[in-house]
Amino acid sequence: MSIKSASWQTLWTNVNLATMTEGAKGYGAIENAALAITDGKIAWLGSEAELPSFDANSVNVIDGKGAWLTPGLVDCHTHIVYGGNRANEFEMRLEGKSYEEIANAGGGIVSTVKATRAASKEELFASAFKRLSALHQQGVTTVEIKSGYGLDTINEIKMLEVASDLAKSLPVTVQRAFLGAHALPVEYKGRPDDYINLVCEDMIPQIATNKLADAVDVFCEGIGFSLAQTEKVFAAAKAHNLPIKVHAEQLSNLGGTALAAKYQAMSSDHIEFLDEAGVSAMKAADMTAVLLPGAFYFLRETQLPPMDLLRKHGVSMAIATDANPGSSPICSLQLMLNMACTLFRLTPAEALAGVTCHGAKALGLSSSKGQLAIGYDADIACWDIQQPAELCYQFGVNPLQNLMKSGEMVI
Ligand code: DI6
Ligand code: FE
Repeated sequence: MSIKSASWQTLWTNVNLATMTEGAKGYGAIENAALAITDGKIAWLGSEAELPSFDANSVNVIDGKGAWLTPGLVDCHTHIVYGGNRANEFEMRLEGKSYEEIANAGGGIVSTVKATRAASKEELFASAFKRLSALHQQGVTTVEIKSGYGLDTINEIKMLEVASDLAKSLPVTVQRAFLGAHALPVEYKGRPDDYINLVCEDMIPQIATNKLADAVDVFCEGIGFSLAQTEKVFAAAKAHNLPIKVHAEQLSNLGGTALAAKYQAMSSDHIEFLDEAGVSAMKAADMTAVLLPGAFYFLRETQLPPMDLLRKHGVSMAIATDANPGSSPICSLQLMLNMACTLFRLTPAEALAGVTCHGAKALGLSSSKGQLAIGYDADIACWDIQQPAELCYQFGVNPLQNLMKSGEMVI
């Protein structure tokens, strides 16, 4: 025992653990626990009563004073790099216009494209840095950032480069998703297939060669791209060994999720209109369902995602902010925990799994992130709470006490 503990660098004592290990019951809780770290990874965890002997002179011991530790939170779906904002459209919606009407009248995603193309990399970085900092201050240690407001090769690459720069400036792991097939740029009006060819034949090859993205995403929807167009993008991504994911069944049921399952997608996101056939296709392909209560709330949707079917088929449910200027201008994963429970009726344990182990799974990171387990990255949030359900229950007082990234205390 003492040989093993000799290499520990940091040891949390006097803590409670919500391990969030996949398949564990509830929170996978271990009360009155300790957790040791070596080389940025979790080296030991368990009941403090079973702590092996260790050399107190060579280990940095942190007294957690009864706090709860969870895995650092994972926000597996955001669009935080963009120019401008759409507060004007928010006003229009309150005066009676729908999201789709605004999009069809040249507003919506396309108006953010204009502002994003006009912005310099420095400007995009500065505004996204504020959003990422807000997420980080609430316990996020891994985030996915999508492109999709450039819609031409230069500007899509500009967005992905800003996402890469963000990863260097804050202690947050950034996964980049290429979402060139997000909306039709105005210069391709009436020629969506030509734009899809540009995505497949110019953007994806360049992005893959220069390792600018970790996955490829498509908005498969009436106001986005058709099934046939979506399939072309999936095929191009696969040909370049890029994993895929999809925005599907958000406003209607086009079958994008089942198509994505055929291509072994990591996740299908939104899915308010998904039917049972789609849910069972997800299960068969071991896909994660990414539920986005912020967009549901902000667009005042009424169609709930099929939670009972997802539970019945045992599909993992992740929760994310979808932070973006149009449908979810919200940079708080803590608020999403609350909304996942109040709006989607998830239990607090399901919601917390959604921003830890299942969020990591949605990004293909389930063997290194989102769980407190031996060998996992020591990305750890320390919360001033009495019980894990508090993370979902109270909103507006940030209970984050400390945040560790790869074993280093960063907050
Ligand atoms: N679905 C969404 O909720 C966001 N993108 C997408 O495909 C909305 C993006 C926006 O309105 O700017
Ligand atoms: Fe989205």
